[in-house]
Amino acid sequence: MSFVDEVEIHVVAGHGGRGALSFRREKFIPRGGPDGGDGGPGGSVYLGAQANLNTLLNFRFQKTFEAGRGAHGEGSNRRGKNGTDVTLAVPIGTVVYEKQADGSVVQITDLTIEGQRVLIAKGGLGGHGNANYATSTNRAPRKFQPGLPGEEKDLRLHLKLLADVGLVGYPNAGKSTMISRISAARPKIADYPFTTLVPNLGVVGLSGDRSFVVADVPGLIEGAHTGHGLGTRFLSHLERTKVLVHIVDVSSMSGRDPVDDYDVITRELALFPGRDASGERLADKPVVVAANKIDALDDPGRLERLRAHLTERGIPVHAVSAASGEGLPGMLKAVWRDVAEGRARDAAAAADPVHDPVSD
Ligand SMILES: Nc1nc2c(ncn2[C@@H]2O[C@H](COP(=O)(O)OP(=O)(O)OP(=O)(O)O)[C@@H](O)[C@H]2O)c(=O)[nH]1
Ligand SMILES: [Mg+2]
Repeated sequence: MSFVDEVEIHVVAGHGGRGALSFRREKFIPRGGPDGGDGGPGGSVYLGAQANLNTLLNFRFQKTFEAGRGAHGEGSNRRGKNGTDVTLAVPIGTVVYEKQADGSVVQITDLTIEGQRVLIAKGGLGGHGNANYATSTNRAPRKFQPGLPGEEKDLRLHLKLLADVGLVGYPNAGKSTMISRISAARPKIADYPFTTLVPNLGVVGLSGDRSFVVADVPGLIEGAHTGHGLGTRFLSHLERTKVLVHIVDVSSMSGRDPVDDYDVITRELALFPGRDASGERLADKPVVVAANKIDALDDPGRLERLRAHLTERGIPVHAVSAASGEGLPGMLKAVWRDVAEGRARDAAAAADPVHDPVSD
């Protein structure tokens, strides 16, 4: 699977058409009045969110997108045709930044809803034809306007997947095995670190209509926030999740201590600066810890030490095997509770749009 999560594009709205300079010429009407029509406005560029897309791959080859020119005005007061609009389809979760003249980038919009369409670059106005300028003192104006250029922008599109649940943990902890167990996603699984290089999404269906989206992201290591391993590049995909599942390998396969693993990854999450729309940081999200690989638990003391460490901190821990499925139903129930709570909170925030949690 190809996955592109950041692209830069250039969009150009259409130039407006020129107004016409024209005078009526008809039989029996000598010296006809001015009848130059207005130019048509140029087409605009829009972005539209589409649920069936999950990458920005379409933007990898074509980088410049132009809307149509407005047609020139014509005689007989004929207005030029409007330029054709262009709507670029992007996946839900696309954040749009505009590059400023000084090189800085400013977020201009965020497409989060299926079917949402946002005007990005407005077409230029068409010019007035000379018919507009007739007055009682000037019945034969020769004045007309050119069309105006359309807006032109350099954009950076950044896809932040919209998942309810993020799986985090060291490389090789079993994140991809977990998502393939609990959803229909089939990512690559292998016995070496950094098998997963791009995020994978899966839908988990529980009984009834309870379902949620899980993201499996590349593994983290100590120093990820300073760029070690794959860095925190992929953590931005988790900014909008409602709960994190922290997977810790409690078998001896890792050669590390599970308590240390938990602390290291927790510290990396705490150092990640990104926030979601409500100002929440990754470290503020509810965490469910999955002590994984209990089918291969050669030293039960490893699980017990992790359990004691977390119980002290009031964090729930589920002993599971992503390989055999043991313990997963209980873990998913706990995850669902947090997802449902997060959704209820989002719905309440949406119903109360005046409240701005970032500024208060
Ligand atoms: N015995 C046992 N092995 C497991 C379990 N879960 C995962 N593994 C093995 O652990 C190795 C790594 O699993 P992955 O699912 O690829 O791990 P990951 O966390 O996605 O790793 P990265 O993508 O590199 O970050 C594979 O050999 C899996 O078969 C488990 O519950 N029990
Ligand atoms: Mg993986």
